[in-house]
Formats: sequence, C-alpha cells, structure tokens
Amino acid sequence: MDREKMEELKIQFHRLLNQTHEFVHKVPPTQLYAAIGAILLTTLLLIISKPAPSQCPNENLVFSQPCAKFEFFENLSFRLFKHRSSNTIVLAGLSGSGKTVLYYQLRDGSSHQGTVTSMEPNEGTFVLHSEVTKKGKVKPVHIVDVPGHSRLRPKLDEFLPQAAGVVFVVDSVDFLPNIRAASEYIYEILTKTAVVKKKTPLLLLCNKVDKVTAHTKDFIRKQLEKEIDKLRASRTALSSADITSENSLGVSGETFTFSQCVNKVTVSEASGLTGDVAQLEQFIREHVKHK
Ligand SMILES: Nc1nc2c(ncn2[C@@H]2O[C@H](COP(=O)(O)OP(=O)(O)OP(=O)(O)O)[C@@H](O)[C@H]2O)c(=O)[nH]1
Ligand SMILES: [Mg+2]
Repeated sequence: MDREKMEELKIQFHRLLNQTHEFVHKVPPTQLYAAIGAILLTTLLLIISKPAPSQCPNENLVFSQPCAKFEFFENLSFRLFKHRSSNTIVLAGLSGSGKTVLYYQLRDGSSHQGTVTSMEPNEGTFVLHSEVTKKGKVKPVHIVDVPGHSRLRPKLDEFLPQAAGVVFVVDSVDFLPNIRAASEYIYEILTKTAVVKKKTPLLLLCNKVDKVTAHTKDFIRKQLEKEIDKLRASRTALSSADITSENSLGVSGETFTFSQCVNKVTVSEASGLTGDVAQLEQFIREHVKHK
C-alpha cells in the first residue's frame, strides 16, 4: 500500500516537473532572469536585515565590523524599498555658543573643556552617552556640529537636507551683543528650502544657563522674534537687492512669531559645561526614534 502511494507521488512529482519545464521554456529569458534576480535579492535582504543582538552591543563605536556591514545593507534595503527615516541632528549657531562642548557631552558625557573655535564640522554616529547602559534597541544618532564661523556656514547646506532636526545653539550670557547675528543666522535657516519643504523641526537651545547672568529662554525667544521681525521688514523692502532668501518667513502683515513658521520651533535650555543636556536629548529622541 505504502509502495503504491510512493509510486503515485513520484508520478505526480514528475508531472509537476514537466509542467514547470514547459512553462519555463515559454517565458522569455529576460523575464525569467529578472524574476530570479528579484527572488535572490529579496532573500539576501531578508537574511541580512537584522543582526543578532550580540553583533551590535550598546557601544559608542557603531562602526564595528558586523554593525558597519549591517548599516550598509540596512541603508541599501531602505533606499530601495522605503523612505529611510533620518537619524541626523545638526547643531548650528554662532561661534562660541557651545556646540562642540554639547557634542562631546552627548557623545562622552564630558565637556572636553578648553575647546577652540572649530575649523571643520564635527561629525559622528553614536549611541548617546546617557543611553549607553540602556538595554534593548537604542538607535545611534548621527550628530553634526557645524562651526559658527561665517566662512564655514555653507557646510550647513550639505547636512540640512538629511536632518531630522536642527538645534540652533544660543549663548544665553552673551546674547544681546550678538542678537543681530544670531537672528540673521536663524532667518537664513528658517528660509532654506531644505527646511521649509521637509518642515524640519528647529530647537532654539539657550545654552550656558549655569551662569547667573544667563537670560531666560522666554526673554531670548521674544527678543529673537522682535529682531527677526525687523530683519524681515528690511529684507522685504530690499527684495531686489543681493540679500535674497530662498523662501519667505512668517505671515505678511503680522508681527513675526516662531509659531507662524511652517516647521515646529521650540525653545529650551542647556548647559553643555555642567552636562545639563536633558532637554536637548529629549528633542533628539523626539525626532530620532528608537527602532
Ligand atoms: N559657562 C559655560 N560655558 C560654556 C558652556 N558651553 C560652552 N562654554 C564655553 O564656551 C566656549 C565656546 O564653546 P565651544 O563649544 O567651543 O563653541 P562652538 O559653538 O563650538 O564654537 P565654534 O566652533 O567657533 O562654532 C568655550 O570656552 C566653552 O568652555 C556652558 O554651558 N556654560
Ligand atoms: Mg566648535
């Protein structure tokens, strides 16, 4: 009885094989190769889509070999099949506002006191220092610290299109003498097409609050709004002059407030020097979600 069943199965199998053979011969070879290629690629991507947890420990250097390999294929698969959510946060602001100190606080949990004016963007992909001991899936963040020197600011354009968020660092102590320059820089960022189109969220981070002479974040916000309003009026009047913005700002006929921006603008405080960066980390995690 069993033998009979085996024979029957064999016959059915051969029939199926013949049918497949016939079908394959009917299909044009190009279509066949494309189908095989698609199957192989999908299988490959499925196999490598996630590393074993042991391959990606919560370490600062995510470019250890297995993770680098994983990142490469992850990038590839996301680019091919879906829009990859960005993990880039850009730190911008005037020279001396404290961007590099904040960068080190986020990365190492220390201020690396005595930083000098940066001549190159500081860039790295790492697990935030405060999250290193966290268990589970902690997503590394790509932080870019763009120097405030006016000659290096065009570097910002390289990073803005891929930014999940922009942090504009303000020196809360030396705020008033630099208000014009800070407002011009913020105006420039808020009118960039890359920011307007993608509605990139902006955090105005009032830094150096450890100093008693630091201005409050509400004062800083209001003063910046007033200054940007003046700037907007003069820019509109001079629209045919060389200072042209990529996009207009706010609502015409109304006094400028950050709430009029197409992107979300929030204000919070920090002290890079003393490691008070909780509000900055909150902003980062709001826009670079864990996996
Ligand atoms: N009191 C105080 N000083 C700070 C704080 N953060 C930075 N500083 C000081 O401010 C100065 C400038 O800090 P940096 O981080 O180098 O400034 P930056 O924004 O990177 O400047 P550029 O590279 O020129 O664009 C340094 O002397 C820091 O020690 C802070 O939170 N509190
Ligand atoms: Mg710097």
